[in-house]
Amino acid sequence: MSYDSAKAQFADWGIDTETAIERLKTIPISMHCWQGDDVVGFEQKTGASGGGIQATGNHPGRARTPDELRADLEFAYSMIPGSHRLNLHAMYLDTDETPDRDEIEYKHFAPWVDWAKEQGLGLDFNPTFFAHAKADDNLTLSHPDQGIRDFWVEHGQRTREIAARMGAELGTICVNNIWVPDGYKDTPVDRMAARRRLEASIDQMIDPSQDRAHMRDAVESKLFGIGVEACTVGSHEFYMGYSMKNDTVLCLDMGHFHPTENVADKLSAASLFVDEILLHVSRPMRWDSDHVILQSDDVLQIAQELVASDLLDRTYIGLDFFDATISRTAAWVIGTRNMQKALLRALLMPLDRLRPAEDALDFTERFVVTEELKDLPFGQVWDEFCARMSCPSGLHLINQLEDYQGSVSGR
Ligand code: RNT
Ligand code: ZN
Repeated sequence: MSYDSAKAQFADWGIDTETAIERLKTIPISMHCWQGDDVVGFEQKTGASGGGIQATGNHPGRARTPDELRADLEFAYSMIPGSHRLNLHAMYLDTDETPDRDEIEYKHFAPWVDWAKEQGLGLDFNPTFFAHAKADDNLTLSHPDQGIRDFWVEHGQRTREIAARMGAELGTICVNNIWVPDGYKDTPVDRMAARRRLEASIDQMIDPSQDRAHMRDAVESKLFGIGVEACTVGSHEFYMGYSMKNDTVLCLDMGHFHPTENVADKLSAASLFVDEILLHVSRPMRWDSDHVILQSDDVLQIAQELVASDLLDRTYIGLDFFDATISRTAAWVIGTRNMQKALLRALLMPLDRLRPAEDALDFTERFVVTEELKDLPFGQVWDEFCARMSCPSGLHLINQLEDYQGSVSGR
């Protein structure tokens, strides 16, 4: 079947595939650097990532240097239609110097910015509050020791300055996302004290108030992590309140809630009270396992909410998964394309028909239409989008993914 007949079929349902394709072209996805090297980073040290984050697997080809990571990224972006962003963590500095976390400066990341300019990519940034001796207790910004808190506040302040400069250099807003591993393995007696310390530290870290021209502060909650099963200091309620009170972006990671909670449902509710949301689109399997995202119902529902609730212009779409049992570049490419496919499907919904049905309480119509819709030739529209953006799909994509993996497997 050709694109033209697919287009006609969608048109029968009152859906304009051209409008959907044009809209999809404008939606950037922030691809996370850490899928490329199993969350190891480029600080000249050895050790596990810590903080309850777990990449498993030993597939050949892990990027060991910034140059290898950039080469992998260039390949991945060439397989992903559209222009996108890179989400960098502070532990991915590119320098011969060995600054501690409280000593990092813009110059340590300047090669990334030069490269991003050359590639036409935007950058997002993250302070790294894990994989460090001063985070070994799984307490950082909420640590009872003032000296440790000060160290991490300094780190966070520096990342904000670096993020603001990145945003200014690239002419796009750089989101600086704060996630700390802080929590307790067993039931604490003074949750309140820990939360007061976390609040005070973040207040200090994001003061003076943010430079909204070039960067945003985001805060990311979590339910639990390995080693902090009893209490996570930065819980959802904590950061939902924090972001509302302090006008920061709220980050929702799909792996950071009870497994049966629907993160898509949170978007409209949270958006009434915070201006902007950052998503970490992920696939928790039984726990926050960070599997590569699929075209699964929960991802489709997120995309539908972004479209139907008109949230695309105030949501930053980031990805957060890492799988070291498969080709890391293939994971990036398929995961990112899956997010785009979900968005395309959402953009191809006949909302003009579904909304009135729902308002008229005609749930049968809503049910029948949404199910029948699944049989429309979506794949043809996706292929057309890829072709227009000079990206392969189907078997051509698979061949290129395999060839590239073959070329790096000797690392
Ligand atoms: C951890 C959080 C966080 C990290 C990255 C590496 O549970 O999801 O976003 O995955 O910062
Ligand atoms: Zn996350």
